[in-house]
Amino acid sequence: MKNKTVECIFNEINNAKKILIVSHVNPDGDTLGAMCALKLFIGKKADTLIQNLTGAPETYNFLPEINLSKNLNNVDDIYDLVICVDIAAIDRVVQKARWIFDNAKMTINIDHHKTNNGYAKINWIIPDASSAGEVLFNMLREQDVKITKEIAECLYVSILTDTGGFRYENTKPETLEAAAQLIKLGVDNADLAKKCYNTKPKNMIMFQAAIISKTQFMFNNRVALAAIAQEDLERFNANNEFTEGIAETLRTIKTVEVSAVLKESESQTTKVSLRSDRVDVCQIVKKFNGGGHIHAAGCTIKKPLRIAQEMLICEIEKCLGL
Ligand SMILES: [Mn+2]
Repeated sequence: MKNKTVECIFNEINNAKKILIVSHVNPDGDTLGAMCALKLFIGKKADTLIQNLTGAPETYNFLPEINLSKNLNNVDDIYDLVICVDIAAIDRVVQKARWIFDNAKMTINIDHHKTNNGYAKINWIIPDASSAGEVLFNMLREQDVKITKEIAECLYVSILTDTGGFRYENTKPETLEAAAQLIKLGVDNADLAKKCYNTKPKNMIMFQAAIISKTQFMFNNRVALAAIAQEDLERFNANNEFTEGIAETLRTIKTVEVSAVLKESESQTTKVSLRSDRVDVCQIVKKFNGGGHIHAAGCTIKKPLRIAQEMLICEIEKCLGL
């Protein structure tokens, strides 16, 4: 049986003349994969938006049609329909995109974050799904949409990256079934894994080595905290992607229960990314209006790096029951 909300979403897509598909800030494989899959399905009348000034992150440059994406400099003003993919909260949409969202006749929110509060006019949130890509895959299948090889590749990248290569516990039987279906549709899984994981710039690894080497370990090595200052970013000519994976690397240390990466951004604000295998880090970032998943969450603290760090350590300490 077809779900009414899903049917409603496809009706809106059919009826709209001009559609904008929005991925979240600091885009990852899931948001970009889902965005490109949806673009391939909708076609010409859809624009895709990456919410930065410089376009697609290098790692995901291979995704079909990603290079047609608009950025905040060249996106149009008015769209009938705005679709957010993998966007847990409306504050993951920056000012200009928010204006477009607020002024659209219709808005749709396709996501899998438990913390998603349903900020759009139509919301389709499946908290048990591994990724926005898995949610979208099931929507397309339910509506008997022909999933081309290119669409399948995008959806596979979503699922692969959001499950950490099928290692996280969000990898359910349904997730693997979806991945299997996508491989049957022609996806070269080994090739996509290589493209997602083994194409890092040399400078990124050198930058990460420098940051990891000055990690602070606290509470008997139960907490690892890496703080990235503006000068670190400048020294390695780092872009946004360079910090990706540091928190995961620190989490692989046997004693570490919570790993934290703090990044100083220009305007006296600090971006925080938390990882844990054992602790609900989403509870920690909620104190700072953040969001995410139990084992991977993030927030922005409007304080300078050192102060943000103290505030965060305090919350982590409480969470660990210390
Ligand atoms: Mn996701």
